[in-house]
Amino acid sequence: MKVLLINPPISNLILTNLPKSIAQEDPMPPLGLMYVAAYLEKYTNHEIKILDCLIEKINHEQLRERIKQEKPDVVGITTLTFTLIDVLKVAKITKQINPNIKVILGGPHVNIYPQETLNFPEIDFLVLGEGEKPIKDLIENINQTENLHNFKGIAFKENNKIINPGPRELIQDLDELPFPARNLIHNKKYSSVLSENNPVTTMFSSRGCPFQCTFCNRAHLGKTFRARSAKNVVDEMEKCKKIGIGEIFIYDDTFTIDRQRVLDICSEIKKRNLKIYWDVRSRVDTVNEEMLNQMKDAGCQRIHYGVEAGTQKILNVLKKGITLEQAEKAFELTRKANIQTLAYFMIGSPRETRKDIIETIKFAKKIKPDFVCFSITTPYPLTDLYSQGLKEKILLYDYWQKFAENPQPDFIPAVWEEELSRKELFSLFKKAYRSFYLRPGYIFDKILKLKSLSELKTKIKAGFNVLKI
Ligand code: B12
Ligand code: SF4
Repeated sequence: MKVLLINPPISNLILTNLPKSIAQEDPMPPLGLMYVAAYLEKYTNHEIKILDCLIEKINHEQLRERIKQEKPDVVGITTLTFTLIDVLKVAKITKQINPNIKVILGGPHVNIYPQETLNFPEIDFLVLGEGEKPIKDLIENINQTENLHNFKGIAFKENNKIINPGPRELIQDLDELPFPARNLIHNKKYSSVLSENNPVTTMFSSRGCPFQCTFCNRAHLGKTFRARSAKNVVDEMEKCKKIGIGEIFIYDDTFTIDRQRVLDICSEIKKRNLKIYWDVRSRVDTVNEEMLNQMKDAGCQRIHYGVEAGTQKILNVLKKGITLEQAEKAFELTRKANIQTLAYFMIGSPRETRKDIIETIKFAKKIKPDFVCFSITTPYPLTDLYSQGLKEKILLYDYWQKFAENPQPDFIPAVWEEELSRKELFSLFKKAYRSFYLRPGYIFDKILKLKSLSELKTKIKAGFNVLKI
């Protein structure tokens, strides 16, 4: 059987209240599809291909031709709520080419709205939760749906009824998974403005996040932290190095939860004398000086921290579980370790006044990150923030569910208009970006740190993006 896994073209991305110049990030390898593909390659004899339409710059009509050429028996598509319209378009094109091609969806969205998704006539199956094991069972039984009743993690339609047994148990030993199928993508094409060591790739060294931030939903990978061993992580890094990758973006929700594991990864990298650059996402309450120094020595270039707010009041409202002092300390220590920092902040959270937002902008400058990313607080589906908004009538109706049932391209997600209007929030948002990036001190510091002409060009482009906000 021929299985074609597709990262869809994006012409109808629902923007999360970020301006286009900021929201359109460099495409990164579709890790979810690569994990699924690797598992199928290892445990079945089917022919597996990945088509990343974002990096290949393939639009829907070009994709139609590619699907005709490839003649797959099965098409699998990764689905975010924000990419739903494009996903459904790909499913429709597939069925127009040949209604016998089976269409399978996986990814965050299908876990939130399984029923709504299966109601679309073009969708045959959903893979829920972690996709590796269920996809194998599904592909092997795809023409005998009666057998599928035996497996959790696979939802489908039968005689106009939806069969949804829920996701499978989370994979406890992540070391047992084969590495993502980098053999099926064009690794050299992926690059990032953040990196001076392109091409880049992405990696997950752990799955699941145990924290309770009200704005965040992680239903698809669970809330239990599960980590790969240091040896297994560094084996994958070594493989990346061998195929010419310059930097690895480790996309774990919080890389630094288990300090000993971080230290073990760093010493394993050094023991093997592996010269590889990498960056991570972390929380300010999980790092310390020793860890940061070890990380720097082992090639860590950058840490992305979710700070979210510059007032303790809002951090508490968001149940972020950190203090302003911890944030200040983490940025100071990270700077001292000579690792770049990127701070994420949200503007317009519940109870947040204009005065609080001005405090957040001041705090962003005070902790001196190399980069900041402000966004306007947007309640995502199935988050506590979204339920709170509906309960408090800040959000007027369950608009995400309506979107999941009948997605329309002109859909604009609501913002939290409790203290300030949408217009006021956007104006403060603009102020935040400009007052951070267009400070003479900041610009001068960045000029001093420039290492090459290409870096200068990248920084000028980034500067223009800020001006466009
Ligand atoms: C890395 C990342 C990005 C990166 C890179 C994306 C990429 N190509 O990897 C960047 C920064 C570009 C990005 C952008 C955006 N992202 Co993002 N991103 C993530 C993040 C942190 C990790 C994704 C990942 O690699 N996971 C690891 C793999 C192993 O997990 P997975 O993808 O879920 O796949 C597994 C299963 O879901 C399933 N599966 C997935 N797809 C398929 C397909 C098939 C056929 C099958 C069988 C199974 C299957 O099997 C996989 C293996 O177990 C997640 C949060 C998270 N922890 O997952 C958010 C997340 C996916 N992003 C999110 C959002 C909102 C966005 C943006 C819309 C934000 C924006 N800019 O406005 C954009 C949209 C970009 C786009 N065009 O798709 C949301 C989606 C929420 C939702 N309800 O859909 C998430 C969940 C974060 C959150 N806020 O909760 N993102
Ligand atoms: S925002 Fe980060 S720390 Fe908070 S729950 Fe989500 S992944 Fe975990």
